[in-house]
Formats: sequence, structure tokens, C-alpha cells
Amino acid sequence: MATVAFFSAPSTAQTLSNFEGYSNGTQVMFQQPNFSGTTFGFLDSSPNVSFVTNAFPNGNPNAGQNVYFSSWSFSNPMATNAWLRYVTSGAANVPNPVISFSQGLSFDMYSDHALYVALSLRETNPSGSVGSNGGTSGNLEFVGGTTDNTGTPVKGHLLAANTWTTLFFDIPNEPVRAFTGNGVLESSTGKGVLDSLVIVPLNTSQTGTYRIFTDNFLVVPEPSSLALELLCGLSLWKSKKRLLRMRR
Ligand SMILES: [Ca+2]
Ligand SMILES: [Ca+2]
Repeated sequence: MATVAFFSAPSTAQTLSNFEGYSNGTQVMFQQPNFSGTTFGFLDSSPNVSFVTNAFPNGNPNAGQNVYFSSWSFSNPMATNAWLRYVTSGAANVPNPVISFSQGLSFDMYSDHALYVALSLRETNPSGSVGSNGGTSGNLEFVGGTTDNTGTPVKGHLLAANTWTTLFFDIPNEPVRAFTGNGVLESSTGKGVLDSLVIVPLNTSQTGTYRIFTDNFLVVPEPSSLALELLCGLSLWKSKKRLLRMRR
């Protein structure tokens, strides 16, 4: 459920980052996996890396020259509630990026293990443009727990192993669960911050080293608003026709 002030949103995609133009090894948008104290305890101390790379698996025609790489290890034994809070907080480039709460978020992702992926969004009520630094002050809500929204961490969209997949979060219509917030996604500006990806292993036997690649983080018009625009356009067209008939 979402309570978001209505603001007219652009009908084209807006890019948070596609990692083009950065040198290999640069930190962009996401911190090292061990950065968040929330999930540090579920991980081994190494590997613990996050950086732009031009060496990545084939199969993404939209990847360009660069994607973003991270690697960590889920400790053995694994706790039943283990997850990775893959945070944007204070990243060297594109930290705490502003997104729209009334539009979708999509990105391409590849992982060498199957995963559940959801979002943690921060209600900072930013006024800046999409992709600018929206700050770290505000409550957090889990968004996108489509597989299991009944516990923490939520289990989000299923990402199959070893294949580039475009994940799409229809933010106004995704399940919401309280993280530090009240379980309702709210904004007085129509915008908020992408705090983190909520990365959950398939089950407790999936310990060890994980390698993920991501690219093309985009804020995109969500399907229902497009459908609404189409409906509005259609009814406008119908009333114009009626008006024309009346004039005849
Ligand atoms: Ca790219
Ligand atoms: Ca809230």
C-alpha cells in the first residue's frame, strides 16, 4: 500500500546509473557488502568487494561497456533469517539516489546463485531530481516482498541463477512491510530514496561466496499509470467525438 502525493511524472525512463564513464574499480551507488551493520553478522569477512567493471557475463545486450560487481560470502551455518542489506548509503558516487514513489524501478541483474530481491526505501521526502542525493533521514519500508511479505527479511522477486534478468518493481503496487517505518510507503514530494536492495538467499544451505552484477538502474513509468493515461486519452477522445456529434 502506498500513500503518495500526486505529482506529474515524466513518461520516459530516467537513469540513476548505467555505470558508463567510470573507471574499473570505482564505487558507484552501492557500498561494500559488509557495510551495513544490519546484515554484517550474516556474512564472512571476505570477499567484500563492490566496484565498476568492464569484465562481466555475456547475455545483456544493454550493458554497454560497464556494469557493477559485488561479491560476499554468507557464513556457514546460515541463520534462517540471513540476508544482505546492499546499501547505497554514502557511496562514493550516486549515494542515496532519489527515486519516484509513483513510478517503477527497473534494473538488470545477474547472480551466480538464485536469490530473492526486494527493496528497502527511505522516506526522506526529497525535492531533488531523480538520481540526486536524497539523504539518509527518514523511515524505511520494505517494498516488493512478492514471494513472502510476512517476516523480516521479506522475500522479493525471484532471480534465477546465471542469467541476466531485468527486475521491475511497480513501486505504487508492490507489497509494503514495515522495516523502521509503519508499513505504508509515504512521501509528501512523490519521491524517496533507494536505501538498499534486500537480497535473500533461497535457503539456509546456500552458504559461501556469491557474485552479482547489476546495470541500468532506471526509474520508469509504471504500467498502471500508462494504462490510466491511455484510458484518460480514450475517454477524452470519446468525449471529443460526442462533442463533434452534438455540433453536427
Ligand atoms: Ca552499463
Ligand atoms: Ca511509512
